[in-house]
Amino acid sequence: MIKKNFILITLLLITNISYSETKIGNIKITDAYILNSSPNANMLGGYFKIENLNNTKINLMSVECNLIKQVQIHKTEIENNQMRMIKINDGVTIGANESLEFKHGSYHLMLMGFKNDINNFKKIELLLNFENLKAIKVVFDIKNLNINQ
Ligand SMILES: [Cu+2]
Repeated sequence: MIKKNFILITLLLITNISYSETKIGNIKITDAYILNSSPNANMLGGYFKIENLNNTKINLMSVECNLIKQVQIHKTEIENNQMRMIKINDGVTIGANESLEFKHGSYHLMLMGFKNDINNFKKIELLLNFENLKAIKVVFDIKNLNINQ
């Protein structure tokens, strides 16, 4: 009985850690979430904060997920008073001991084409590919934005 409780608590702790924070080596990722803006959306934004605790810069090259046809890295920019999203093809650099927030109006992930109904998921795992570094699995929390309710 005591052993059983101990295992349960351990599992809860592990789940909690992977949910809110992922730290692999000197790279820390926090507050990773996908905004489910409408039940029928076929394009959703993904957001997170990445901290580079290395003494050298790192390059996030691409992001992938086996449940999604395509994940692009975008940046929102204002040009001629118009907001537009630019697809980043050559990666995003996070300087040595710097952090970068993927957020509204800035860098973000664009998730396009869902192989399964995203509404059935509370969280999904995305794979972050870096230049010359091992890829990092990050659990993204799916937050529902109930516009029409
Ligand atoms: Cu976008």
